[in-house]
Amino acid sequence: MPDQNYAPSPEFAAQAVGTADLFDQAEKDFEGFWAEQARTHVTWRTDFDTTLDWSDAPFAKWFVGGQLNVAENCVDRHVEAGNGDRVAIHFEGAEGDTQTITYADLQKRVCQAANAFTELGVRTGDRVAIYLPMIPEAIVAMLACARLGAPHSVIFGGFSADAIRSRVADAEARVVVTADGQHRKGKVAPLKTAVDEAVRGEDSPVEHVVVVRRTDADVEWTDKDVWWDELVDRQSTEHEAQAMDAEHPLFILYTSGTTGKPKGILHTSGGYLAQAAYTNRIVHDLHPETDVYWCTADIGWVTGHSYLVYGPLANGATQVVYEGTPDHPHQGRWWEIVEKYKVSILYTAPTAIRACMKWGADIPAKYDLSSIRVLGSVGEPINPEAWRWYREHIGGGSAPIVDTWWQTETGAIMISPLPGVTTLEPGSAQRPIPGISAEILDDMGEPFTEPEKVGYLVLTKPWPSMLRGIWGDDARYKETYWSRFGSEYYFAGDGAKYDADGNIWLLGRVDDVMNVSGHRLSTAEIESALVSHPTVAEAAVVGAADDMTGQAVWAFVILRGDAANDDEEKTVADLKAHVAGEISPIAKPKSIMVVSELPKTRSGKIMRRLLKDVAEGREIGDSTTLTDASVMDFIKKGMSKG
Ligand code: 6R9
Repeated sequence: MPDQNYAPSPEFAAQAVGTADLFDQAEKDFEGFWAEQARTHVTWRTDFDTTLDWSDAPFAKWFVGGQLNVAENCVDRHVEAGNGDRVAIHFEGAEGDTQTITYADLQKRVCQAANAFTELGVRTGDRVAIYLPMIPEAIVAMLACARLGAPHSVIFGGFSADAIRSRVADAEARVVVTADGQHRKGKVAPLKTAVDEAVRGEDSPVEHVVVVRRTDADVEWTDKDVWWDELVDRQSTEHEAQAMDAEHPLFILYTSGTTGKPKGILHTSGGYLAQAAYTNRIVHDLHPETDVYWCTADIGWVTGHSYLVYGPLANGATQVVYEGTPDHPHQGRWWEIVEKYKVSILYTAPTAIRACMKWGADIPAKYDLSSIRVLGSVGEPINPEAWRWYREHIGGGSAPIVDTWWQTETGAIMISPLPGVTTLEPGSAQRPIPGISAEILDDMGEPFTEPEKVGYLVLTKPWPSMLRGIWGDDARYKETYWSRFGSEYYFAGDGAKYDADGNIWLLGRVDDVMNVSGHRLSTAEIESALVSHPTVAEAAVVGAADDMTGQAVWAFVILRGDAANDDEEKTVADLKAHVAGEISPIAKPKSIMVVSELPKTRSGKIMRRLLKDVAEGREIGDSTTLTDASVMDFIKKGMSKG
């Protein structure tokens, strides 16, 4: 059944939040449509007077004149509306510990944290870095920052000291929030040690490190450190929130670029919150009074920001937050959680679905998953095989799957089916949602609609949750996103095509950014980590198609003369560990080949395309622009040998 598609059931369509007429409304009156979404999903202290100011394009201003407090929207207003007793978070700890946090509880905890940060000297506009596991304090810290108008920069808990240092320096963060360790598959892994290393020295902008007690591991203590509980628990549970301008910065989130230096993607308050809440309602079909929602993303990634913190909390949803991994203590852990909390909306990544497929359908079959009514996918294309498995074995053969395309830069979902409207086509993210306009361009920058032709995905109109820039680098913002096809088009960096029905299929990154298990990694960053090892002379990295992780990191290295005679196996193992330490375990190459030369063009650019052919086991493509075509023969011989 390769071409089977799936129309929504009449019962589902009848209750769905997102309806077909939204497309017409947005088409007829673009600004009026977004103004209405912003007034429906956000409570404004002061209403806005201008929906969109695009006069300084590509620097957008949305909902100009409007004032709001994002944390108040995510917490206080639900309490004021009489929903203080509603569960905001069912927390499921990695070690089986649990917490039930209502909106009233959350309000108190956020107020205490806001008072605590104020005591440390954090003022509106100051940056706070958050380097925490998936525990309630992470969400509380983010909301406390939002409450104060102090932009947060969440750094994924798997990143190294170097990654923390460069991000903290770029954002000039005054405070870092971390924990004494993190639970990882039954063991305690260090966390604070990386922060200690990152904030050491006179030149660090960090004045205070707030440490959550999570594991009781022994940690070294410095005079910047203060325990979270000693600081926060004694604070008042009341805090008066100030209103911020719609365009007040809400957070910076770093993501890989084509050069080694990560980009600090800047998001602001009103437009971001409006689109995060709106999309969470219509795409996930969220009914906050009755649904139990679960997004499995880590808060270190944008999905955790928009669909674990801001979207669902702005909507007053009840959600599950899980600290652990899907396979600990057993491979049915996720399904046990779905059964326990009667999860009705599950939002996860294709890589996780493929792992569950590998473990076998008999595992989810042991649990009652009948509460599930909507499934979501994000982070990379979901192959039709995984799509069908997901619907069949997790969705009871009937749950709609929303394959949602978006980016750190877009802030919220852009291309996706609407579950009560769209006839689903497995493997395709399908159409821009109401209010969003996309096109596919050819090499010359001309839009086309013919099926199966491959081009570049662009967005043709500004949108409320769009990035407002790259922190401290306006030129790079313009150059990266608004120059490839002229200033009229936002260039997403993804290849795409239409099918005969006009559905959009995303085909992966066209630049040198890889997507491993839904995490973006830049080839340049990994190459520079490899080259930073004393044995490596030169390195080339490619993302090769991989059944489990979407793409996998393949590295080709030339060793330095004096290292070339060393034990190759040991060198390769050392290099893998080195990359894991320098960047993150996610960036660790799956394969490292020691080669004597790399394929290069006359202008000296490494032809990664050819290495990708090798890694993916294909015939080598056109190598006529190589300085020395025999190089590829040597590399191929090396492959068959290994
Ligand atoms: C939300 C997120 C963005 C890149 C994006 C694209 C890929 C995300 C996808 C998808 C195909 C989907 N991507 N969702 N590709 N289908 N449904 O993942 O943000 O980490 O910034 O990555 O991920 O290549 O450009 P981010």
